[in-house]
Amino acid sequence: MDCNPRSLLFILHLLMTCVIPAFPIIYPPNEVNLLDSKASQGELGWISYPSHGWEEISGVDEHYTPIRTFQVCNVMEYSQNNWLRTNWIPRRSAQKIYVELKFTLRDCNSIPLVLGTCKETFNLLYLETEDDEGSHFREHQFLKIDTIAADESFTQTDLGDRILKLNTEVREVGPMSKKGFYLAFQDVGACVALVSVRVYFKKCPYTVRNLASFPDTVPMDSQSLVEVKGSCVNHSKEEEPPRMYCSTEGEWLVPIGKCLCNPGYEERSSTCQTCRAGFYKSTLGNMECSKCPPHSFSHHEGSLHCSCEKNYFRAEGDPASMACTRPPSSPRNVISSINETSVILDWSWPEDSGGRKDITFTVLCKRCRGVVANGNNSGTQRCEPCRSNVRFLPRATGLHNTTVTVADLLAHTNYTFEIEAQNGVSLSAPKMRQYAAVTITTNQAAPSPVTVIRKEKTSRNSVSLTWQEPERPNGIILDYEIKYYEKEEQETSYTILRARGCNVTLNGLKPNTAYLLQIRARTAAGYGASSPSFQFETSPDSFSISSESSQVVLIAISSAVAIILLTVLLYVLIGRFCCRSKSKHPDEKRLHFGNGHLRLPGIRTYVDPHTYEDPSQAVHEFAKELDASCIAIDKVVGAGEFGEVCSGRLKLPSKKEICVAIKTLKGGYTDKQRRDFLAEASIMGQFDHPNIIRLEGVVTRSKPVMIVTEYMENGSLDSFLRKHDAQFTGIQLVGMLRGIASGMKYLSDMGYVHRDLAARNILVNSNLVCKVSDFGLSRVLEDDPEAAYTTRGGKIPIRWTAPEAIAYRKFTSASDAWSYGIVLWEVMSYGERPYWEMSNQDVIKAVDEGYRLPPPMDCPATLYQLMLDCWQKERNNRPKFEQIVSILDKLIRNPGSLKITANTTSRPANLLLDRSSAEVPSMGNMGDWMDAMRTLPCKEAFSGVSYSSCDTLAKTSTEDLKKVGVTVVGPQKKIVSSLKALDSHTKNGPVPV
Ligand code: ACK
Repeated sequence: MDCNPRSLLFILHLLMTCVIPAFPIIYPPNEVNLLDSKASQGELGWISYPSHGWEEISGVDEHYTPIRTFQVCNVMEYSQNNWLRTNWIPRRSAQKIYVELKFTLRDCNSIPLVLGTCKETFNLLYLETEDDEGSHFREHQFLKIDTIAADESFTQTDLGDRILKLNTEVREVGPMSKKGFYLAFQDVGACVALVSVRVYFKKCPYTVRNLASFPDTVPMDSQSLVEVKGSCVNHSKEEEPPRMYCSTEGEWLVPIGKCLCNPGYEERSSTCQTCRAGFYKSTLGNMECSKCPPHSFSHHEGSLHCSCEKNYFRAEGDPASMACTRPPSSPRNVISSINETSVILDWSWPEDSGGRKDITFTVLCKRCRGVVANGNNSGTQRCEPCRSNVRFLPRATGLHNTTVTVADLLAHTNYTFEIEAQNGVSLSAPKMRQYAAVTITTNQAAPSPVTVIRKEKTSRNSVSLTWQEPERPNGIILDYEIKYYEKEEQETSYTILRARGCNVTLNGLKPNTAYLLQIRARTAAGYGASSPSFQFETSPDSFSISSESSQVVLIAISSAVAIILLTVLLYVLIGRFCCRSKSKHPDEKRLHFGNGHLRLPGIRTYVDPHTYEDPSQAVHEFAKELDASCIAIDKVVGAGEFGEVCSGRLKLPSKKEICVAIKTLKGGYTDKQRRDFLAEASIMGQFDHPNIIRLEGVVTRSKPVMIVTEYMENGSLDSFLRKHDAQFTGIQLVGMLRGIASGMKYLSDMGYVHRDLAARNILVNSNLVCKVSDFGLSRVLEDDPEAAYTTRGGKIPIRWTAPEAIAYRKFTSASDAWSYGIVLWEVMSYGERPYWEMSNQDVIKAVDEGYRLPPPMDCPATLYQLMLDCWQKERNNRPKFEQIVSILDKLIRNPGSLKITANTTSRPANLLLDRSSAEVPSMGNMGDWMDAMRTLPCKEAFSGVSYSSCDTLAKTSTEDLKKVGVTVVGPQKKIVSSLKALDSHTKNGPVPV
């Protein structure tokens, strides 16, 4: 092969078509070309020196794109020095330059006859200049970069052909400092074709890492890295400043810090893109947008959170990922249990929690005052928030459990409690809030204790005290009871006073003595608990004598006092001895007091108005004179012994109008009648007890003469019970009986014997409180037994009266206890007449023979036992009223005991009486009992029933009686109850005691 330029061209063409890759070269992104000979379509305009050295030749590449190449092949001649210089190349920011050469170089061996002159290398040189120097070429100024040799000039193919191999060599130049430079190729006698020259520098290319963009960065020439700060992409924020290092090789190293997509944007392809509709992203971060949670939506792109659907809400602390929720439904199944003035409310969890777990309960207390009738039996209640001192246990709001106790309510008051279940969104939806309401009426309750007592003034013999009304009066305070005693005597003897207001002056105290005092308030519900003991001391005796000269006086006074004391002592001892010898009943133990009347130690005593010479003096001592103009009579409610009984109103100046009962003395009365009529007021006026009818006052200075008492809405007990036959619970009946017993205890403590205790003389108010009334027959007990015989009494109520009172007029509290037993029987049989239609004579005889009334139908065994105890023949064996009250209290506390009825059970164990001491005649047979009792008006009809034994007879029902012709309800009841009594007695022992 020859070496002329044409043959070289051929070679070059071959090279182009066979060796150069078929696709355009894509340079690495971190390389920035400063010169690329292949990119030039026209002449490159490089300088060749001498002119017959390097030759610029046009060719085409594999795509037939024209390219420019240079070649030289003066291998035949010696001393070749052919230069090819590029155009001026601006350096730009590069410090280090890379020169990539693609060339072919002929192996000298492949060229015949060139040995000795042929070279296989050429030199690469450069020259830095500040400016383009045009065609000015200074060979000696160039600095050599390297001698370039072909690594493989020719390669043997399998077929034995020799093909030209394209060499690629890359050389680094730098650091450069001038604005530009030239490259030069020095040929010293080689056959070389310079196919392409590319000059480039390296950079770290623009990139986005961790959502921070880093710009194109040209590395330093030295070994050190360039620190580059990144900038957060759109819609993102720096979490930690993003940084990276650009290496000299144009590579990014060590990314530090990062950016996070803003709320409403998520990372997609290294950018922050808006969340799509139906999605949201509420926080900064590179997490994806989330789907809207249940009951929420987002209609727009880029939502930070989803909005709640209608009627659904989000509470303040709710995370955006939480479903929207709603207020819970109302609590269910509210149950209230009332205990006096407190109530326990219980309820069930609401059916719908609203989708939340943070449910709490709030209880709202309203006090509702009555119902305003609006014509058709319905009405509206006027309610107001409860007083702030109502206590909620554990609290009224934020309850986690489904129960609360509400205490310190007012007695006898209507309350409505609204119980609301609340959750975190209840406040957001006031209209959706629901509550369950329960309305209750509190029971009667005694006042709370007086807690604050103050001593105002003390002297030798007296002290003035004031106190504060109890915190919870639970009603109108009628008065206060002040009980005091000498500290040293330890309550063995005490004095009781009553005061209407909150102050009292205690007189007649011993000087220089310590006293203890307790106060308790009283309302219609009775006495409250006593205050804690309050101690006070009277002032010392100021009568102090110090000098020796006064010793004589002191001795004289001491002697005088001693004599007086001795006399008093003797007097008292004699008095006591006399009392003991006269008195048999423990109630009759008294000390002389004041007016010559008697009293138990520490207890006020009843004063018989008949002991007053002038009875009108008694009435004015114990009863308030009312002005008739303050009284308005409404209607007549009954007839009394001396005239009509009316209902009306009493309006005293600066007091509230109250309902009253007015007993009038009919015209044409005698003096004695007037005295007897007013005697009742004189007696009543001395009493002050919730179970004794209260006297408001009398009208004696104008006509008609009137006795005004509190009004008892339900009238007398016997007719009230008959009207409400079988309508009360056992506890209600026992409650009424307890009231009567309590009133009777008070009377017996006062030394008053009623003598006519019967259901007809008990009055009932609207709260079912029973009060003892009718003090017309009563007489004070006389210590002299003779006095009992001579007492005038008019008609004696045989059925209610104890045998000894009938027989020899021994009226005592024990005979009142007998009457109480009859009242007990009346109450338990709902107003049945004791001994039914038996004549008084038959009753006296039967009772004398030991027979007793049988238990009323369904009468609790304990109550029947109490009746029998009251009907003990020996009066000292009868229970005292104090014991009766305590038995009834026990029953009230343990209502289960009322379930055992007298008809089915044996006699209970906790008896007051020792049975062995009772006379217990045997029952005999059925006919005997009926004969003895002679109670059954339908005995004949009854005799038609075949009763072979008490057992079968006892099973007789009212239905059976109807069959034999006893159709009237009263006798039916009597017979059935008598038969049951008989049955119980045959099994447990006989009735008569
Ligand atoms: O059963 P009653 O309605 O109740 O009939 C008698 C009647 O007068 C004759 O005693 C009634 N009564 C007596 N005192 C009062 C009173 N304080 N309040 C209401 N009714 C009374 C009694």
